[in-house]
Amino acid sequence: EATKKANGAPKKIPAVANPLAEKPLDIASNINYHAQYSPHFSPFKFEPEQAYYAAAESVRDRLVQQWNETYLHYHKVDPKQTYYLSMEFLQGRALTNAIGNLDIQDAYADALNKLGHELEEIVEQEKDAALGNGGLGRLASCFLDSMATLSLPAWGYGLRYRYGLFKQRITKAGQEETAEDWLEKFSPWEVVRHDVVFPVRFFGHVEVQPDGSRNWAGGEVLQALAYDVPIPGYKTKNTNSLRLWEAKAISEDFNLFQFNDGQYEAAAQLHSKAQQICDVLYPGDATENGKLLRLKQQYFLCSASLQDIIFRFKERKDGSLRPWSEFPSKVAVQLNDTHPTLAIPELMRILMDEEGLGWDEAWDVTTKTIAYTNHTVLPEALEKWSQIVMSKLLPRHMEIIEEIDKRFIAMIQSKRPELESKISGMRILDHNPKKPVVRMANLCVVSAHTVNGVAQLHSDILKNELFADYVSVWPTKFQNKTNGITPRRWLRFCSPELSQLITKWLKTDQWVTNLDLLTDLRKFADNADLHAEWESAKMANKQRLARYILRVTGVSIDPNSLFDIQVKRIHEYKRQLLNILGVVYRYKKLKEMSPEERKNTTSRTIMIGGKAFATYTNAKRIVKLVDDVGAVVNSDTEVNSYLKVVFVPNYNVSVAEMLIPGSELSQHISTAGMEASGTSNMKFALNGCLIIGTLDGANVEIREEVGEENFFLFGATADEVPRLRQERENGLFKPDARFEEAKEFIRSGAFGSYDYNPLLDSLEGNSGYGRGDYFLVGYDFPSYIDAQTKVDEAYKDRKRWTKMSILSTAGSGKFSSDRTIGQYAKEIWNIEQCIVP
Ligand code: 4GP
Repeated sequence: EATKKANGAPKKIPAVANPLAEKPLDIASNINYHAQYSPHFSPFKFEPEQAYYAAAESVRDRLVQQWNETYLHYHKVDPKQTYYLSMEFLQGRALTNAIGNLDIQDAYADALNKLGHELEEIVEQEKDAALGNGGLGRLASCFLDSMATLSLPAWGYGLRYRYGLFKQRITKAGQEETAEDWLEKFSPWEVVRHDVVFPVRFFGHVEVQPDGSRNWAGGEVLQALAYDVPIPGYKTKNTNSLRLWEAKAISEDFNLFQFNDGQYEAAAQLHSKAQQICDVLYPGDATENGKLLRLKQQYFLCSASLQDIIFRFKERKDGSLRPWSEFPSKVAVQLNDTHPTLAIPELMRILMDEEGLGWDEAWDVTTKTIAYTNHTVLPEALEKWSQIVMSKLLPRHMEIIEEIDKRFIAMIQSKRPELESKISGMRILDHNPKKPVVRMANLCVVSAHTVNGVAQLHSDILKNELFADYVSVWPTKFQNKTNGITPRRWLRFCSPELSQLITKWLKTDQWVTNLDLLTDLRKFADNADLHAEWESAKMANKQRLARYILRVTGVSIDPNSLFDIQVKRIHEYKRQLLNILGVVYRYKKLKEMSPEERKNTTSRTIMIGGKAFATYTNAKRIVKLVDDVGAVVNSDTEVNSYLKVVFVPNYNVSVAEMLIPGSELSQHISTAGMEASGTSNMKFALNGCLIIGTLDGANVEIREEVGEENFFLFGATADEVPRLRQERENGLFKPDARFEEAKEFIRSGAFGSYDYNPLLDSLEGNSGYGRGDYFLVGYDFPSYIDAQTKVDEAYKDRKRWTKMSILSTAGSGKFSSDRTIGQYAKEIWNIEQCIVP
């Protein structure tokens, strides 16, 4: 019974807060307690927003208890621990995940009900923590969930950006970006640790001591302050930490004299410099200033995290000295791509300059501690930092990098003289006189004990192409760790209907932590009862999605049509352009049909979503094109019951949680060899959504697992791509008439007056990256259209489609991040479970 009074203040619930309350009434009193005694709003308000903050704080109480116990337990047992360093964590919302992992979802729903609120509405109040761009950031967050669920001692380290990934609005002009202010009010999920503060230096110079040792001094010194976010595991007490650093100036650096003299900006100069570091995720790096800021961010993360790791290494042995050779048996550091590469020279610096180790000893410790994951082979994403900037900002690190480079060359020359001609490409420093740079990926490969790719095909490309020259030097250094996704967020919580019926048919909910159990669904793939339940669960999700689309775009879509989705960052290699050209072609054909013919087609709703990097012009043109095509098609009454096209704005984690459960077909159509893995493909497949895709990244493995007959394959393979590009350059490509027709239709102005020629021109000509159809849209177009025709046919046969959908879920067990993290733990980190009793 609702106890909310007219003025919104909850009544009758005793204000007794028991942080470990189990029963709805006690939980309600706990929420009520927070509404009253942890006030953030005026006392007379208890609207959904206030209820959200109070509920979140009451959940946090419980987490804090487990969290402290976890910390103390790890301290006592002193296990080897992993630290996952990442410039990005795309956490999304936390409330549903927390109460789900703690298994108190129903009790919270009841408790909120007693306070006059609906859980569903309350969780919508939370802002996404979008401290990442895309795949690599979301992967890091899935990994955190699995580490905790597997009761592994493993923490994440990142930065506490004030503004996360921008908010996207779609207007007549296309994409517009505004700041994503996730901390506008505050986040109830973070705890500031005022006692965890480390100094971080920039600039300055290197001093040589009389004994020859070197020491970095001068420059600017800022402070890194820790904010911890609890990471609960599913049905385990283990609650790990995501530690996010914030930059602060030292108080004494506030110049009171200057301030009183009216020089306000000068007085607070260091304060504002400190603030800039954590202001935004991935600041634009087109300018020199932008580059410097990005490098500062990277170093800030690495330095603070390593100081903290070393502090803990010492602390766990009660401060008494233990040999440094023990460090790699207590600490594993994983670099999430090259962004935290500076952890390598930073660990060397601390060990040598602060702890007094010699080079060899420090190198031994460093290389046994650090491992590196590569997430992309795109040349523009392989980081290279100017040696000049690096020497200025981090003079001591530059010396150390030079020494690593020198020793690497000497090693190759003495041990592998036959590789002499390869050295210039393998070494870390590129002394190109125009632009001398440090090649971060090379630094990682030379220094890390293990290098891994994120899907089998990608790992093979690393070994055979990108890092091929190193393989003969270190044959065992390279591994594959196929990505995974957490089944908690990506099925159990985002699709309760489907989850319930899976549990019912498998007669267990153990699949939530042992996803391989899903294979048992295969036994019922033809069962008519399961089919009926499956279709009704999918339909419920489609209806929910349709309501969402109507709310955010104003477009009404038909839940009986085929829901076809492509969501990911907008990038030419991901080929949203191929998708929309296919849509244009479909539209044109529908227009040419008679009304009778149309009735035989499969009605489709095509949804495309994703953010384009603010300065990536072609990506923004693609967004505009999708939106323009949608405007024309959706208002064309002749065909709009057969085709709708929607650009879904502001794609993020919580939008994904809405879209994926309601999907039936999803597109993973990158140029083969270019998508390292993809992880949304796994989320869609797990939710019984079929894939139309190329043989790229993890698609290859998904197809193996779900069965070829349940995957709509098309396109060139990775090993054909170089030859096809070459043929194109030689003027040998003969475009399919359908491809020409689609482009011509857009050029004719059918979708408005915006000038799409530059975009379409990128598909013409013979040469150049980003021109001459480098991404092979034209080559793959005909097989793509043919595969889409097969989709249309398959969808007409409901029984067949539902069976394929069930088999897709049944075959997704491999793609649990629990499996991935289990492999990292065993094969790279050498860490074990440390279960909190
Ligand atoms: C992404 C890759 O593009 C994607 O294929 C992969 O699934 C994901 O990493 C996780 O491994 N890369 C990035 C990036 O997000 O910033 O390079």
